[in-house]
Amino acid sequence: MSDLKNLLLEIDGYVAIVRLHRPAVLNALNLELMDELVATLDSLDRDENIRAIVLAGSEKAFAAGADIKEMASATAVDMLYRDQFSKWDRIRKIKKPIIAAVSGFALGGGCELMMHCDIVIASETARIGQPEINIGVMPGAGGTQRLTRAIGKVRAMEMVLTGKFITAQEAFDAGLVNKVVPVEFFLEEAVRLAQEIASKPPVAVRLAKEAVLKSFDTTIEMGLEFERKNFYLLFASEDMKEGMAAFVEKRTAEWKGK
Ligand code: DAK
Repeated sequence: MSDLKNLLLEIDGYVAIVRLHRPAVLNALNLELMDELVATLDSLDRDENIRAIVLAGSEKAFAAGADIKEMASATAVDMLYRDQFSKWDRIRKIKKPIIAAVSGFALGGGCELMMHCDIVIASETARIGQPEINIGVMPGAGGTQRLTRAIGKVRAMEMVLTGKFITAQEAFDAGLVNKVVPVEFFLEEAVRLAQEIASKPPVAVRLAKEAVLKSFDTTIEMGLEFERKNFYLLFASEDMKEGMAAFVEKRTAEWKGK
């Protein structure tokens, strides 16, 4: 991961901070950036020393969408062979919690990338939208599905059909972001939250994330079954024994991630 061209990577204890870095084009998501992002997230997901990931852009832009200049001359067959969807699917399958730190523009693929994350901290300057309609296409990385589930049909429909941006406060009111903070704190707050989650028992965090995500593609009955299995599974972890013993003995638990 040392030769990243479009990302900045920093490790802070158990937290990895991945920053999209194509400042000249507002972090437009070209193929090279997406390759680096997927490889980096995959590698962090396998790294035992990392327990949570923060995904950020700059103050000016989280990401202004897929790189329009790169897509402009593509044919349907080019898009088919690029098979970008498989890359986005890999992001969807990352097991560790990902906290998005969003400031400035989060548009199109940028908004979709934000919605791939588990928790979103937004700066007051965030502007979020699915403006693909203005360039003759439509959301392609889950925007019509995730946005609708997050904020409801009528609001998603308005955003997708008009391409208009919403403010951080509107996104908060609609349930699309967790918290809005002054711009100077957006990254700090996301890292603070990531550190907090990283201080929890990793196996429980992993299975809990998995169970929450399961609710998106299953019935309530199947979801409850799935939750129950994960709950039982945690009784096989050393951390569960440690957590309950520490509670009873009135001491701080020490997590092994086992
Ligand atoms: N792509 C390429 N370059 C971009 C860009 C983008 N999405 N957004 C901005 N830039 C570039 C601009 O061209 C400009 O470059 P230069 O002209 O200086 O060379 C530079 O960034 C600064 O932008 P502006 O000069 O336009 O800055 P402003 O502050 O005036 O305006 C803006 C900021 C964000 C409102 C504006 O740049 C803008 O409207 N950008 C485009 C936003 C947009 O339409 N985004 C949606 C793109 S379509 C897929 C998965 C996902 C997708 C597709 C497929 N698969 C899995 C197959 C997603 C599609 C999209 O996201």
